Amino acid sequence: MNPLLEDLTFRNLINQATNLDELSKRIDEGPITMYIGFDPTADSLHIGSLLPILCLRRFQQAGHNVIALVGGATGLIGDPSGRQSERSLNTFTVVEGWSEKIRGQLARFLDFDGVKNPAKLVNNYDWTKDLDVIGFLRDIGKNFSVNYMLAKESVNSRMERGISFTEFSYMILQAFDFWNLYRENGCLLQMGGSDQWGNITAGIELIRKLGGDEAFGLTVPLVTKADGEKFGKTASGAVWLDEQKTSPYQFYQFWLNVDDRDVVPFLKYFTFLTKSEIEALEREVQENPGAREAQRILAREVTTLVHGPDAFLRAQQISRILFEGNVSELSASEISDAFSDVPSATFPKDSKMALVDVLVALHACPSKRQAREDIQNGAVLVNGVKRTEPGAMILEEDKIGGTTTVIRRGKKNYFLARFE
Ligand code: 383
Repeated sequence: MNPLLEDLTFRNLINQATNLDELSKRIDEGPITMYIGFDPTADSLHIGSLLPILCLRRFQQAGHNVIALVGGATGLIGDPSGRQSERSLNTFTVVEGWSEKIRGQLARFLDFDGVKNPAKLVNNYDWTKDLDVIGFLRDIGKNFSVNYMLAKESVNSRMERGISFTEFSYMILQAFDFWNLYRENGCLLQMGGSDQWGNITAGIELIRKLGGDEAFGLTVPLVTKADGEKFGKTASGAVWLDEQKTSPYQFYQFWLNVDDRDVVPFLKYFTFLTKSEIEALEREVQENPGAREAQRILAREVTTLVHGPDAFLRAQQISRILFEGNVSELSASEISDAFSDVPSATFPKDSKMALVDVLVALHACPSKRQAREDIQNGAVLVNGVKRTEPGAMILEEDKIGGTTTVIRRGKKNYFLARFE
């Protein structure tokens, strides 16, 4: 098999494929053009899209021509694939705004400057907006039998609950994209997640019916976790690629906390480490389970890919500072970020508070008496420093950035006092 497909196979990235042997031959013959589409259904992509995005990059690095498609048109319709109920429509303005954001995010992963195979970013709104209903139904619609469309999982699974004609038609639009990119750019291959199989094969069908050559489809698997929970969701919600929605620190921590059973599959999926580097880490996980060396490398690689080397270094540094307890080395916003999940309470900006009262207000201690006892026992730390005087006050210099004090009770119970 061709080295690129062999690498994808090693990484378990091939879920379903139409004609892998023939595709392998085409790839051997020279650069091909392939594409993956992303719909603007939110103002950011999340890590669910990372696997396909990195596939674009893998193909580009192997010398192929890649096209990232933003679904400015399809985002106005709503893909029924993998969804149990009808989506609500978003306005043109909203979808347009989201398209721009997603375009910017996709661009970070691709190389547009190379002379050999610069990446392309396209928006399907450009070739869909001028379609007229009569032309569309006659020229495109005539190539799809309703029977064929009903048999697709995305439609079939909605027969009970219902599906609008709008969402029912979605696959035709995606198929039309593939045909367009085939015709205009010689695009031979569409990839996507396993939920996209039906839409991808609809496109291959359309290209064939309209007299084109054989086109190909390849899907990557749905990412699963050993504990059976959904991949990419944390207690505080989805893991986004936008640093305003999920900070680089939280992103880094997400990968650092991956289960030992998942870390090797994820190194294969989400990094560009070589087979031998990954196999070495696999031995490391077996010999030193719990040491988390593989997780550290995974977190380093993915955070650097998504947020860049500086953001990775800072995320790593914040983690180290927190581990060592030297919170005063962080800025107020880094503290809010790192402690976004801990209990907090807000006090008036210039208030002079006794530590016991702060402990009670934070519900760190059930009573003042208990708070005093905990302080005397050395169980209370203010910004990482023990306070043992029962009458201790929160001083101006304890307010990091003038606003934030980190309180710890016992080994790892953290609280934030904010002065605003
Ligand atoms: C639109 C027009 C095309 C080709 C594809 C599309 C988008 C596609 C879709 N994809 C998902 C999305 O955008 O809805 N119909 O949220 C997700 N993708 C990728 C991958 C995935 C899929 O963006 O499995 C996860 O990320 O394919 O759910 O001409």
